[in-house]
Amino acid sequence: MQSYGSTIVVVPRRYRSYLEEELGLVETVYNNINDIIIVRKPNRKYYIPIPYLEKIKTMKPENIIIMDYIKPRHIINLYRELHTNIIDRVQLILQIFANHAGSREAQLQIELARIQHELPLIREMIRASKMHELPGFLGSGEYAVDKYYRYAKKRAAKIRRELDKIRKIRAHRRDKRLSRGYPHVALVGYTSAGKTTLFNRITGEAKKTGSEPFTTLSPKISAIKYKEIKIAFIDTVGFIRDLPVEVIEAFYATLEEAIYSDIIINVVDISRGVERAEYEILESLGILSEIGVHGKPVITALNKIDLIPENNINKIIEALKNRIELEYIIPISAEKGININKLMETIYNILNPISKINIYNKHR
Ligand SMILES: Nc1nc2c(ncn2[C@@H]2O[C@H](COP(=O)(O)OP(=O)(O)OP(=O)(O)O)[C@@H](O)[C@H]2O)c(=O)[nH]1
Ligand SMILES: [Mg+2]
Repeated sequence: MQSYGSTIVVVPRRYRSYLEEELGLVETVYNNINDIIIVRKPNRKYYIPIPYLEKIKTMKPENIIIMDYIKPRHIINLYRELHTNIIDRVQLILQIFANHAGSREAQLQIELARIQHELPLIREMIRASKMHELPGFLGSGEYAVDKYYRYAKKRAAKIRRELDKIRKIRAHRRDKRLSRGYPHVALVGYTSAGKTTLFNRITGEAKKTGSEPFTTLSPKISAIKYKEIKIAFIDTVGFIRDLPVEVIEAFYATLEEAIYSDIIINVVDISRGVERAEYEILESLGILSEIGVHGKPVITALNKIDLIPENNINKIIEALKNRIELEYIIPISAEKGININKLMETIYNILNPISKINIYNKHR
């Protein structure tokens, strides 16, 4: 965990019921939250309503995190009043991504998303400094900002080219895998649902897991043999509520692997209640259909049942079944290894006819 000094978090009212989740995102980067402000009606000029703004001035925080989409002019106006770091929800999410990015691809995607998010702000800065509204904003004169703007655009184009190359290589590897004929199972779901824990449990890998959001930032693949079938498992990047558009593009690319898989396992943390699980299941299915996954078998793995009293598990599953229609539901504990065999058998039974076609047609 990192600390960047005193921090005030500003949350729009619509996130009030998810306050804990939103603060969880903030706390992965800023662990020194001094105050939380809930905004009912954003101010047109500053986003933050004037009475709060006056209060913040006396507190002199080092960071103000605004968990909403804010306009470049809000950032500029706030900076002029407060002279402190103003970070919006997108920037925060990109910071979390950056802190976790291991692969070259993930790093490039984040840099690209950052540039795309910054460009409108830089344009607004250029406009404001040309109107002499912003002498020496962030210590840079008009010329420096102009120069940075041109650099950023060039850099973005270069990153796009490099990402294209990386994706082609991955697509090539994927084609090879597919032509060898073994089936693929993709693990998808919300961040911290336990996808990597399940992936490790099934494949014997030791990939990093953790309670903070976005522990996994690029797809991981590992194949095992189950009975006579070789099966490749793919661990993917987790979803979060209201994933910003700037991040979606980068994020969807890593989900490409799911499009080409034979089965999807939607991993859901069931320990936080039926309502939340339902929301996350539906959101995940929505994202999958947006990226073009249609008509594939989806296994819903209700994870972390070790955290639920045993006599409650069936009740919870029934409640969930009454709310949504799901093809395969399997309660599991990835961490404690509960019901993993059942999950594997289900995968096997779905794959068996598919793998037979692949194996017998391609190799005999
Ligand atoms: N009690 C309990 N905890 C679990 C279980 N599975 C995972 N966890 C914990 O949940 C947290 C998140 O697990 P991960 O496997 O990293 O989750 P993920 O879905 O890969 O998360 P991202 O990579 O961030 O999308 C970790 O602290 C795990 O130890 C489980 O079955 N029971
Ligand atoms: Mg993970």
